[in-house]
Amino acid sequence: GRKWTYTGPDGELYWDKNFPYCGGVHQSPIDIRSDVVQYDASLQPVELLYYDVSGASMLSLKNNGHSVELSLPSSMCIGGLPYRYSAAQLHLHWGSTMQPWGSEHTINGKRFAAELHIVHFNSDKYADLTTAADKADGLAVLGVFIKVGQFSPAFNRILKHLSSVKFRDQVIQVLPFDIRDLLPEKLNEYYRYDGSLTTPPCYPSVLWTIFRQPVEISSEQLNMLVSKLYCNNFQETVPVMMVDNFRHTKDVNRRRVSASFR
Ligand code: BO1
Ligand code: ZN
Repeated sequence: GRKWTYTGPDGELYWDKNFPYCGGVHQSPIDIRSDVVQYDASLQPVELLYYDVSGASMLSLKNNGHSVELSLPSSMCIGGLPYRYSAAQLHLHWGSTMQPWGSEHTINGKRFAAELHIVHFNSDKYADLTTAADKADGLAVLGVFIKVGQFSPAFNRILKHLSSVKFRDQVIQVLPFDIRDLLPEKLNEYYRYDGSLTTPPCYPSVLWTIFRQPVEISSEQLNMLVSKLYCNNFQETVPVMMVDNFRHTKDVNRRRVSASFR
């Protein structure tokens, strides 16, 4: 793949030059406007199946140059959607300050400090994430807003390892844990819409579920995210901090944005 960044000549304004889908009309993220969303009584609570992977083998935590990504076993899946979707990885988007600045989706223009994405592929139809990624019904991502508050022991299972994956392509093995502990309590209150990968190649293949309730991490934990990682590899001389790795919101256009709650 060609190189892309969040700022500068390869930044998001120019992604569509090399990745034409990034210029599409059903892109993500979006600003979710509570006065425009439509209540849909048919939306079921999201079922988290086999999300407790604490008995499974070690998980790979990788700096991929754009985010920090935790690999997930495909036994882990979600129900309550039109297909069964198996997990592939989770990762985060964040800002450069301790302010509410770093989430990709916004609610009525309000941005949160960070956002968790748990990426799943349609395992009823496709064998893996790569095969599913460019198919219209290929992916389902769960999005969770993160704000500053209480210390989170669950997020610390990831954050405590950031110093070991400071540079691009570094990978370490981490102990598996119960991924449900990263999610909010209310799994029955969410927004749903059709969108895309928020990074190149921006395939319009994602059924998005954005939980209404944010989760909390402490300011010390957010500071770890904002200060410990680099986008480049350790041999490059000018270090580029991994901050503000979020895409700005895209127009909703003719899409319906539904809510599972009134
Ligand atoms: S996100 O959740 O919309 N931010 C998102 C963005 C990109 C990907 C997954 C979720 N996945 C990418 C992989 C690439 C792969 C590409 C197409 O999908 O990170 O490694 O090449 O398959
Ligand atoms: Zn993401």
